[in-house]
Amino acid sequence: MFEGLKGPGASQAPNGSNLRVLIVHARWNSSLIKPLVEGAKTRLLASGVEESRIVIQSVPGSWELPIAVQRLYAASQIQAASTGPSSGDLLGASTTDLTKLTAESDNSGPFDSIIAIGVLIKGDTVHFEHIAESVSRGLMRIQLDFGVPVIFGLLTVLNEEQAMKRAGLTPDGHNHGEDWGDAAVEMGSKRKLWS
Ligand code: DLZ
Repeated sequence: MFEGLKGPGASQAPNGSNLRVLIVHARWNSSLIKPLVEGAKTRLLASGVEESRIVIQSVPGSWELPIAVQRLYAASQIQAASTGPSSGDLLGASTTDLTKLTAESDNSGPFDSIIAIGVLIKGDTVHFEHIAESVSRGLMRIQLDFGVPVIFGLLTVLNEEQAMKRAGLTPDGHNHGEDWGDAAVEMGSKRKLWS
């Protein structure tokens, strides 16, 4: 059952064919973000998530991840409820927001799982600590408030080399985005079971 010291081991839910997944990523450190997003998306597709049911949105930096995740999830809930006349406004979001934001995607149902991706590289000031702490707490709050898995794709590293390794850009590296994709499928599936 337990394989190796590090990493989640084999996915317990390899079939994502019934899932709808949101990826929100920061644009800061984009050369590192790109492979991480691609790694996550590759694993989603490999697990059977349909491309039309993967929505990818970006924000300027990691600081903006929680608000984007919160608004996009709320909008997807409204979209799902909007088939009847009683659909309302949830926390201020409107169905139009989601239609505009995800025009090319299959809008059926709220997201089953969300991956928030950012790369925070420590600088000379305490700026890094403030962002890392706030974003972590914000993402945790959203997943518990909404009851939707928010996969923690925030790399908090001391330097660019560490980030490159975790983005799979060094010979001894491993793309953590792939693990996040697997975690999104497993948690999205389990959430359905636990509902
Ligand atoms: C300002 C800033 C800095 C210094 N470093 C990073 C970083 O390493 N990674 C990241 O995702 N974003 C960084 N940002 C931008 C902030 O997250 C945010 O976008 C701005 O402060 C605007 O709110």
